[in-house]
Amino acid sequence: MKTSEIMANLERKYGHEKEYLQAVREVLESIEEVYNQHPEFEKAKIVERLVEPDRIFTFRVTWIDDKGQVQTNLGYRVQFNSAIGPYKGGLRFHKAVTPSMLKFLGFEQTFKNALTTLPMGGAKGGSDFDPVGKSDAEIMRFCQAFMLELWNCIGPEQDVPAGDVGVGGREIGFLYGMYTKLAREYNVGVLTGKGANWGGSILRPEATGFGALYFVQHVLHTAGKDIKDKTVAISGFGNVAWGAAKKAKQLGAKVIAISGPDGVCTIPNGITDEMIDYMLELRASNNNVVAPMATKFSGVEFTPGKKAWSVKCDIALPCAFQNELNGDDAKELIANGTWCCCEVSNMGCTPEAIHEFQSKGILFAPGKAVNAGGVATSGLEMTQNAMHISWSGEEVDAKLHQIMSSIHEACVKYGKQADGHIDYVKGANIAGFMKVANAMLEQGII
Ligand code: 2IT
Repeated sequence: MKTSEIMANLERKYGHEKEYLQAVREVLESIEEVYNQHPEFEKAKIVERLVEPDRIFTFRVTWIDDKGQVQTNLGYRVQFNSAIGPYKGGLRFHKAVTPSMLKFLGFEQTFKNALTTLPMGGAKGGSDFDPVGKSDAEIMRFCQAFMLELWNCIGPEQDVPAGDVGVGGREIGFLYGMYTKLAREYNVGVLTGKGANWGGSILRPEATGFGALYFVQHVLHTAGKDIKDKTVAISGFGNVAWGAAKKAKQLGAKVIAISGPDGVCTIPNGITDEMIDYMLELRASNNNVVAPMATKFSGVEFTPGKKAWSVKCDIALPCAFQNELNGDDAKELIANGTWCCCEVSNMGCTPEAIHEFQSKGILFAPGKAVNAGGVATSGLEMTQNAMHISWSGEEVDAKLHQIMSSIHEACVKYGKQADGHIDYVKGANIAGFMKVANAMLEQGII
């Protein structure tokens, strides 16, 4: 396998799908050497098969807004790979959603899910529906219309969607309500991220952020460092950023910046519990702005148009969107003394930023390892649903700890370089790939 040849072929076919090509290139560059040590992979054309999703559903979603106007959006589900388990992955509602975005996310999800140690294949879905400025009633009507088409493509042993950007507990509730009505059965195993009193995991809202910080702790310990008293800059104020801020504070770090599309809030004395709780209100307001944090709390200063990466910090945690931290941001961070960056968002850093970090010896770990605690906890939710039991928060947290530790171990196993340093990008990609590729090999040419 030659990355350049496969990429040239994909670029011919999908030249406009930049994010998808970016995600594939990173994985192929990581695995090329290992792949070529396994002639059986080449013979079964594993890579050529793995880069194409199994199937993509595209559907029209028509709904009526609060003014009585008819609105039409597009809905998608990309079922990427089911070699190691049923399709599993989130739904993203965001105005910029395209098939390319969902293909990159489904591709990443396949490797991430393989890393979790749990049996889940990869998928992603969503819509170009823009939740910004929408009322709860509009969100409900959109979710219902979306499920009207999706319900036939999903099931506990088939495909299990969850939340992602723009889809949280509220949306999962509306989606499930419509699902159960259409399917005429109470089948909670069909979605994860449900409410804790109707089949959801009590720790799912926190899980992505908590898992990310457990991973950061492993990265730091392995490098002989400690998170206590370190300053942390976070982008975003959704579920993921919220969980990350909460756990960072619990572990003794100081969260000194939170950003949104409108700018950055700096908090020189560190985020408080009240501010962390307020992040949930910001998310639920559907306004997609972080500025109100500075109006509500003293000790918070808002700077419009700036990213979290302009703030001097030890550790940078992108928690919002893909490619939200670029090469120039990386340079600015490094110039300000940042020595660790862990992606919590999927593909949060551009290839230029990753290159910048790695070439300057900055500790860097990719989203598919760092944020895998979210989907891992979804996997635990699926297990609870299948067994008709529910675990306590402590039980789930202990399992999450164990899983993040296993993921870190896998990254070290496959990413340790001759000079002893750990390339987490390589480690995560090779570990995820080996599991999926071997399963595909054993299941024949399909
Ligand atoms: O990117 C992700 O891993 C998610 N959005 C969560 C997926 C899941 O199925 O919980």
